[in-house]
Amino acid sequence: MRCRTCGATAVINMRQHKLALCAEHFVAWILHNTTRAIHNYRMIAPGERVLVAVSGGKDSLALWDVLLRLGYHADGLYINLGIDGGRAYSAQSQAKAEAFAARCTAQFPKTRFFVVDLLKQYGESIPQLAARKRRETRPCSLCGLVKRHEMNRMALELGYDVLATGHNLDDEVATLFGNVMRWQTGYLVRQDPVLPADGEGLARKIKPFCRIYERETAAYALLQGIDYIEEECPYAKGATSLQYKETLTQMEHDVPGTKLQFYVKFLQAKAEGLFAATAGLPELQLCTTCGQPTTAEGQCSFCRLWER
Ligand code: Q46
Ligand code: ZN
Ligand code: ZN
Repeated sequence: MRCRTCGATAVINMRQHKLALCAEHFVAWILHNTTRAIHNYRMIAPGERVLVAVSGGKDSLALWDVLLRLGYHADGLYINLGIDGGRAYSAQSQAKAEAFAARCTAQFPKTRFFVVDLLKQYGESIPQLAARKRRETRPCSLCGLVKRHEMNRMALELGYDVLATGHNLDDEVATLFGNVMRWQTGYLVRQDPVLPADGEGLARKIKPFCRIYERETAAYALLQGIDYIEEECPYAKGATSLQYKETLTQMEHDVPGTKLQFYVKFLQAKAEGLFAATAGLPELQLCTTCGQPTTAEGQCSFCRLWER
């Protein structure tokens, strides 16, 4: 297989794009496609500061790398969830994120890296919080809530305009599939590459890799020598989203481009007004404790978590 651009030996063949590329041109292709997504979906305006939520995994570290290479002011945020799972999952992923942050700062000296440690900040890790709330087997909804709150809080406190996450096309398509399977119209309305800020001072949320396949972010990380944690969080095991990913990957294998079509056509349909009738989103008020927007009266669900 030869690179379409220069004819050298290709390192990747993207069947859905009928495109094989060598290492150099594949890296350039990733940079180009991320730029295109950022412009098309109006993710980052000139001069805006971006906070990248990094987990220590390939997608978020690759995204941080790409944004820095593209010249954006992008800093990193790692949230230590205190998850062990017998293999010190959080400690290991933090070490990977820290090592990568050191490399970023060496290359781009203005880059900053922040760590929030839940146990130190709130006195409980995700597993401890889940045990108190009797959700030991599936702490993911709690964890998602806590992560969203902490990302918002940090972006607000540190004055970032934009919060970027490393969700790739496979993640987005699995979420879309799940939302469609349950016809969760409220979630479908809000599933987007860009979510406007929920309130005064809060950051816009963006997913610049939303059209890039997981195997492509993995290839990018590999080619750039990014050392990431390969293991999944121990709680991810058996999650329905992983089953959806398997099913969708089988469909993609049979018909290349299935995932991309499913996602892109969904965004198109939404832009044309599908789901608009259901778009009556609940009104947001400000939490009386932390000031973040919430649909609940009084305290938000995050602040209620820590009330004993
Ligand atoms: S970190 Fe948290 Fe995930 Fe682990 S506990 Fe579930 S939500 S699986 S992305
Ligand atoms: Zn080439
Ligand atoms: Zn609150």
